[in-house]
Amino acid sequence: MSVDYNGTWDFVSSVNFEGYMVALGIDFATRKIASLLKTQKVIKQDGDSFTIKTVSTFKNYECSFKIGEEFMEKGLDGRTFQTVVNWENDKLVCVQRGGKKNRGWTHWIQGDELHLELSCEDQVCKQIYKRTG
Ligand code: VL7
Repeated sequence: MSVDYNGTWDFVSSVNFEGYMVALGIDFATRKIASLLKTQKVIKQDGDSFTIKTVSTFKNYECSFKIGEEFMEKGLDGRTFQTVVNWENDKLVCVQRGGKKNRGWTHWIQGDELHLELSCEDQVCKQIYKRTG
């Protein structure tokens, strides 16, 4: 794998995080707080083993996985589901089955930017982060 996701990535922009959170059933008050957050991604990659920390002043979320190995994940929305992450060329493609329909995310790197698409049902949230470490 030629791409190296290791690093600290700071929030740059987000489109339709609101729609994604509504699809997940997140309540109004939590959505209002969450929409203001400048989250940071701290990614540790060792070959096909990953830990992705999503860090904010409100809540943190951590997820560890190995490419191609399914595991049980408990999301910030409280649901549990079966998750698997695979390579698609240099993209990390995550599928989260058993909770909401069409749930998952995709990461890719473009220059010094980390891109993220979060999907749930018919909603897609697009986020961009910039490498700071
Ligand atoms: C997605 C959570 C909204 C609850 C708080 C918002 C706090 C900061 O899936 C994610 O990352 C993947 C890809 O990088 C790796 O795990 C994290 C965070 C959005 C959905 C739920 C709102 C309450 C956000 C933790």
